[in-house]
Amino acid sequence: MKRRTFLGSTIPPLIALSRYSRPARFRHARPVPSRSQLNWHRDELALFLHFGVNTFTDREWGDGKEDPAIFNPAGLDARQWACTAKVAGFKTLILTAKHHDGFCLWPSKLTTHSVVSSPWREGKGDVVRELVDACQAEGLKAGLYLSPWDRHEPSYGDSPRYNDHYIGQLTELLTWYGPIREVWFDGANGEGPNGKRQVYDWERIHRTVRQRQPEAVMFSDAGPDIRWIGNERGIAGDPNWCTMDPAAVPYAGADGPGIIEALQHGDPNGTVWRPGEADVSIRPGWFYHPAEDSQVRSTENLLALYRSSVGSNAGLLLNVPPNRDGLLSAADASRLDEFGSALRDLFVRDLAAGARATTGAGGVELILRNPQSFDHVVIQEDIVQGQTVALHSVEVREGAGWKTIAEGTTVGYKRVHRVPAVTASQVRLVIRSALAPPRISRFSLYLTP
Ligand code: FUL
Repeated sequence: MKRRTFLGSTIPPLIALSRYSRPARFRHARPVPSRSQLNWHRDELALFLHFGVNTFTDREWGDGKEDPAIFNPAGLDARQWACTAKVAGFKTLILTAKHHDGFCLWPSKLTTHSVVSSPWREGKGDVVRELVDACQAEGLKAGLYLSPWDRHEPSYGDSPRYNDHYIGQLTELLTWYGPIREVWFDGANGEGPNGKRQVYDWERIHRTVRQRQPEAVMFSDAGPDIRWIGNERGIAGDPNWCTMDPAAVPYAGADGPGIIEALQHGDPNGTVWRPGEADVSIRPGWFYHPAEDSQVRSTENLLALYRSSVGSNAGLLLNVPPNRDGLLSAADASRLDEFGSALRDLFVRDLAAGARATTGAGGVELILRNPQSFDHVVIQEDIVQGQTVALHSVEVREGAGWKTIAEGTTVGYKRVHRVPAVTASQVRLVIRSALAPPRISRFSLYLTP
């Protein structure tokens, strides 16, 4: 046992005991995050912006026959998106540069089905440029979603021809606008004209991103850097491992038995680091619909989303769709603002700061300076070293014994437990099972104001 004063965020590595020892052939073999993945973990929150012709047709999936003349977001102000996101604590903005309808929000040279053919800014506008500039001005990262499924492009379904077209569009996006930090793909793969099936060239897509934007993380069901969490409700699995068996989800859009479970939970024995991202909308739909103005999630609901995503070792990609003026609607913007303040107020003071911490192979024990009341417990592993905790509990001293107030499986980058408010002067984290000596970097206590 080691004793030391604990300042809330520095806990010495737990001492290895034989029960964590792994066979020699596994030692040092556990996957760890890349630098870009590590930064992605630490960012925690990204804003998703579904915007395009659907915003004007009131649809979720356009059919590709939309007249570009309908696209005219006269008041578009990407600075409003970026400022709102920043104040609420979001670090990245990801825009639908092209959704399934094929309408491009940038002046692609490979099609006229784009902003160029719209009345917006007299055909000289470029939403991607405005997004990137706004992110840069606010110190945020820009990300782009380029739907492989394209219901407008005539070459779609003629696989080699469309693949060239798609790589061409991707290359425009990755070379014209400076750093792009997340490239978001989905596996939607509808039929092409005459019922032809398009076979996407994922290997070439991934290679293109790596070459053009080596710092970017790529998201899809099948990663390769960030995996889909398996639902659009913002709920990570329990357990949720950052490691995965890449064969479990071989390509984006793969479906079949076991796939959703693999996405939800990852795999403790997985050979790649591929953490989950939970994409979820602040409204029922992904695109803006006036009829949903009264159905914006409450702050309480957003806090619950934070716990079930970031607080369950996943990233949160919250969709807030710009409206027909090209702005985040007032209700959505003020909800984001409230969410950001609520998070800040909740996590402003670590009640474990200054506690005396004893660490051992079995966990961390805190002796607080004074009895403290708390209702949130935050635990983090030092994931630079990989993810190891498989089962844990949080306990408070009660008389001569200990009372369990929270139990869970994995921790990973972050685990947030909300517990019924409790007052205690001794609190401990018990690691019941781990794959290797765990390195707990944070064990903090908070009280909802
Ligand atoms: C899915 C799409 O089909 C939805 O329209 C939406 O964009 C969602 C985030 O991804 O694959």
